[in-house]
Amino acid sequence: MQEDFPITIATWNFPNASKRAGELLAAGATALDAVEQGVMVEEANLKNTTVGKGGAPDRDGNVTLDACIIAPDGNAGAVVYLKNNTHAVSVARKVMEETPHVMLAGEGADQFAREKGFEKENLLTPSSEAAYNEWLKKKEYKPIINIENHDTIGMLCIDKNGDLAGACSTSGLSYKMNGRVGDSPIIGSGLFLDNEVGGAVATGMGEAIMKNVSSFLVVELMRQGNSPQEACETAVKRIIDKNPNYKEFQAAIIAINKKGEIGSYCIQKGFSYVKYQNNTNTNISSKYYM
Ligand code: SD4
Repeated sequence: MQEDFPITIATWNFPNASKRAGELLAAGATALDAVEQGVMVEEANLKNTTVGKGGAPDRDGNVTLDACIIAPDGNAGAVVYLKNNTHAVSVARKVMEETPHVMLAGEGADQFAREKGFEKENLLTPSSEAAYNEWLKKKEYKPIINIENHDTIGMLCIDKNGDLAGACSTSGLSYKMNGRVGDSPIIGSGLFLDNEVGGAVATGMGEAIMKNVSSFLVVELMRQGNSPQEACETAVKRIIDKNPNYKEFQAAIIAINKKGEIGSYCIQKGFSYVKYQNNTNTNISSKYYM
């Protein structure tokens, strides 16, 4: 069945982000503008310790952000290890639109952001610094993921014209190794879409998601005729099959097809996603394996 457009879906329960995107879409914004603006809400949310400013630092105290964005025409941009700007998604969009490249990393991403007029910011907030100092007492390197409902934001928007765009933004695993990059900015892993088919975005243990190129897999399964739900289940089960330790981490994927049908699946109980449609936000618990 064809759903009413526009539709926004996003990982976890980020109602302000989905509302912002949904309201822009209702006013006629493109999916690309809506997805960027929606994700920016969470990047600026200081209480979210896994996205943007206020994100947890790595184990050496650096806050480093990863993000990507994909436009309906398949164009894509990404930044990894971005250190001095809250809105990684906007820098990723500039990479997409104003360079011949897809991804910029570290110092190069930083230099590019300055050149494009993004002012240098300090992403470590007093409370994330305090939490880091607490962590330093034990320095336990044990990335526990998705235990609480504050996490990576991945968003997919279908606009009034039926066009699809997506974005994903994160500070990655808390107290990760310096230099570690997860799935979120990797086209095909953390996010993928094909405007003829649909889109998918992932959250959870980036290493497992990257090794299985999970978002690309979901879109290709939908291309072959699977529903978004079937596609998400197959992709998460692939991760489970390849990881004997799957009980120790979370991986979750949400997907939408061109009709606006939605699916989601994850390993462990506790993951939800938010949908904004017809002026209403709904938080929906995902089906899960365990
Ligand atoms: C990462 N996938 O960096 C991200 C983290 C995440 O829920 O999604 N956490 O591995």
